[in-house]
Amino acid sequence: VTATESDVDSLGEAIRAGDRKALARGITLVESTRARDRERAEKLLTRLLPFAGEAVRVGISGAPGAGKSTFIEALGEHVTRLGKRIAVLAVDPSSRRSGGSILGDKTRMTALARNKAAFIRPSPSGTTAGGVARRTRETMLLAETAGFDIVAVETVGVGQAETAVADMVDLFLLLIAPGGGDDLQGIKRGVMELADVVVVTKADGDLAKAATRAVADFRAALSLMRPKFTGVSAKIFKTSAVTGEGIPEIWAAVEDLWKQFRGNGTLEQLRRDQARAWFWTEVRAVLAEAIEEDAKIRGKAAELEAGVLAGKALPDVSARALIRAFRGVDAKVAPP
Ligand SMILES: Nc1nc2c(ncn2[C@@H]2O[C@H](COP(=O)(O)OP(=O)(O)OP(=O)(O)O)[C@@H](O)[C@H]2O)c(=O)[nH]1
Ligand SMILES: [Mg+2]
Repeated sequence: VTATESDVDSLGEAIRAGDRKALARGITLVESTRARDRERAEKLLTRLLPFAGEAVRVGISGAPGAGKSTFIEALGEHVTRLGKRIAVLAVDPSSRRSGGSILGDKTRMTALARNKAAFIRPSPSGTTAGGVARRTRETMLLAETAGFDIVAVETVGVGQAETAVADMVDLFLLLIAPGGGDDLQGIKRGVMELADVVVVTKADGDLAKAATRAVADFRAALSLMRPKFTGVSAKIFKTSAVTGEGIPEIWAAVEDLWKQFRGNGTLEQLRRDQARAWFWTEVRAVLAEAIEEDAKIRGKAAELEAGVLAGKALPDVSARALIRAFRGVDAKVAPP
């Protein structure tokens, strides 16, 4: 593949025209770790950046098996019936799981996968917080410029994954399966606080009663929490993929909240804050990479690290020494 300007140009044009194959190729390019691909990816993203921003960005998180994929499939079917286009990015942090859950997601979203108004893409796990790929934001950006009205990111709630996803979406949906320990006690307060909408899943059959109880419990807990945005406390719903209950109401609530946020400047402020955080995250990541890539500095880093491990030097002091060396302030490692 050649790294020509026109190559990236035509890919960008095709993505903007809504060409799904081009979008898939763009995402592959963005996810590539090869330096040459990265250069092209950055050109592509820079070109497309001005055309992003119109989509409703939603994060959908919850414990393994909470019903995220099933819910997204039902939501996707609903919104596409309303004439909207939805892109689903499934971040998979646990390739450990037998059979691979990406395959599972793909088969679980069978109807949506065949839906022309939907686009499903598994996102490989990254090395960053909770497995949320560093490039997920960029993938979202590509999907937006391809004309998707809704970009949904599914992620398994493990550790910091929720925070990472909440930092890249407009609205964060927390899914909870009733019973089975995935109850109020099992959910960390910090995660609850991220939620704009709490969805109790599997409200059918044997679990119907437990779901109703979970809604009451969570409603009580949420009423005691400080609203994420002034005056707006999290909404709570129950849903069932079997009966279809709740899906239209949940979508209506998401859309209402989004319109409200866009109307009163909350969305603009949120996205500005996210862009700032993204920038500084990248500053740290790029700096760490630059240190990694520089053989001389890597040696210095290993030396300093050894001192820290031996209990002879403070991490803070050693970190400063490393940065001084990196900047060429330290004569011993300064470039000739
Ligand atoms: N009865 C019932 N079962 C459900 C419902 N939603 C999901 N399930 C079942 O719960 C299991 C897990 O559903 P998924 O949608 O794959 O859950 P997930 O959160 O995406 O799972 P991971 O991505 O593996 O973390 C599957 O066996 C589903 O059939 C529901 O509304 N009612
Ligand atoms: Mg899933």
